[in-house]
Amino acid sequence: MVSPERKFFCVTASSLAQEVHAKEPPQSTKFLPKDVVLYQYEACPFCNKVKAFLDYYDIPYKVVEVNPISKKEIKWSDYKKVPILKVDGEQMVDSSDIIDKLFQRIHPENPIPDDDEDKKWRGWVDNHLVHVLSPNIYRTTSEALESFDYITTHGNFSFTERIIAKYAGAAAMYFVSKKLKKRHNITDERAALYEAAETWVDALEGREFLGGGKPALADLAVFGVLRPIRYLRSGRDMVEHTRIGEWYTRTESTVGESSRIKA
Ligand SMILES: N[C@@H](CCC(=O)N[C@@H](CS)C(=O)NCC(=O)O)C(=O)O
Repeated sequence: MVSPERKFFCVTASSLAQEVHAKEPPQSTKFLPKDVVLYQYEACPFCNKVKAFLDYYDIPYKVVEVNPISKKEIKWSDYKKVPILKVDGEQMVDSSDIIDKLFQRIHPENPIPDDDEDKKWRGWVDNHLVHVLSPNIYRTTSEALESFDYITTHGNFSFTERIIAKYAGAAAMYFVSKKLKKRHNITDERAALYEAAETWVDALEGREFLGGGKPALADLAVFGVLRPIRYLRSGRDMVEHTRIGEWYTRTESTVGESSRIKA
């Protein structure tokens, strides 16, 4: 949640961090797109994963917030999910594929190896971590309401949709999240979230980032998907009850301020 507290934190922490953790050089000379547009939902973990990458690499981008009910902003596309990234008119879909493509354009000399540690943990984010999030943010009726308050205030909803979505959405997702729990074999959702956070810290093996002194793509992926829940009850609990906080803060400050172009 973008609370004033967080905004304040981001500004101070990111300016401090620049001295400690250098970011990638702003933009590669080989990849200088003129027009990058991200079609997204503000609270979507996959969209936040792409944003963490764009922010870290200082690639300026515009955001089109998609209305999740009508989806009229992406009617032009055959792909019916978000994120969709348009790079100088070229459509890219699926967060991990988008990141692979952009990475390859930034580092054409460095193909992404097939079986390395980074790839393994990026897979863990897509196949495990994201599935732990929904049962947590809709765990109780009050958490479901808190989440929908965040989603509806930051998303693209009409006035009526906002009111209806907040209450109907929260109620529906409370029940859907119980089904998701079963589907992904989760019995205690908070325990699963804490375990995932601890698993990630163990994977770091004492390094600042999985990438060593600078974030690997997996660091950006874990950070990106956790960002929308960080200031919700579940994210606050996770930071309080696990060792992930230090890494999260370090990554948040290293990713730095958003390179989003405000319309
Ligand atoms: N594998 C895709 C998953 C994308 C995805 O499931 N996006 C959700 C939003 S979080 C979506 O658009 N769902 C369809 C809908 O809202 O109707 C990715 O990594 O980008």
